[in-house]
Amino acid sequence: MKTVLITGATAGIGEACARAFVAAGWKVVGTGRRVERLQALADELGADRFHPCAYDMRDEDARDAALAALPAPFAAIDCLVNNAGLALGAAPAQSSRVSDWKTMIDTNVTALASLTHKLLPGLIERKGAIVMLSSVAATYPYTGGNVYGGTKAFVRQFALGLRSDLSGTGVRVTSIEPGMVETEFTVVRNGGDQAASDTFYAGVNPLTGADIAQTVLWVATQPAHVNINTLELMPVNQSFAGFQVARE
Ligand code: 8X3
Repeated sequence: MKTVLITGATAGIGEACARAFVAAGWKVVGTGRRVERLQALADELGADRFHPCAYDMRDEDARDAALAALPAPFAAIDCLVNNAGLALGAAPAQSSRVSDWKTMIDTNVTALASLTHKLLPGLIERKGAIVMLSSVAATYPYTGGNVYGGTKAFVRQFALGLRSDLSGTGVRVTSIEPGMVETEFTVVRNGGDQAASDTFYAGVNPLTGADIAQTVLWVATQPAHVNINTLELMPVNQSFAGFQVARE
C-alpha cells in the first residue's frame, strides 16, 4: 500500500484528492492549518488510512516537527501532491496589495519548493511521484492575474525543471493546470465573499474538486515508465478570447 502526502487537504481539490486516493487503496497524509477539518476526514476515512498533519505550510519549523512525528505506517512518502496554494485579490497590479502578493509567493512558491526539497531524498529512494497543482493562469495571462499567474508559472516550470534534474532516478513529475474549479478558491480570492464566488461560477458548470482529484489519481497511477509532463483542463464553458487593445 502506497502513501501520498497531500498539502491543503482541508478543502477543495486537496480534500477531494484525499478521498480519491483512499478509495483507490492508498494511505494519505493530509496537511493543512484547520486541524478540525483534517480530524473530520480522519474520522470519515479511517485513522489507519488518513493521517492528519496540521501545520501552517509557511512555518518550516512547524512543518519539520509535524513530518518528524509521522507514525511509521505513514512516514514513507511515495507521492507528493503539491496542492496547497491560493489567490488573493483579482485587481490590476497597480491597485493590488503587496501584502497579498507576498502571501501568495510565500505559499505557492516558497513553501511548495521547500517541502519538495525536503521530501526529494525519500521520493528518489522510492522512485516516487510529484504532482503539482499549477493553473491555466500559468500560461494565459488575464487582468488581475498578475502575481497569482506568476506563482503558477513558477510551479509549472519548477515541475518541468525537476524532470530534468531527476533524470535517471525514476521519479515522475507532473504539472496539472486546471481552469475554473468551484471550491473555496474564489471565496478566498475575494476576501470571503461567497456571493462573488457564486456569481463567478454561475452558469459555467465548472470543474469540481472531484474532477481534478480523478486526474491527479490517474497521473499518479500510470505505469512506472509513463510520465505525464503537463495536463491542462477546463470546463467546456471556459475557453479563450482575443487580446485587448487600448486605443489612444
Ligand atoms: C485559477 C484558474 O480559470 O479560475 O487557477 O482563473 S481560473
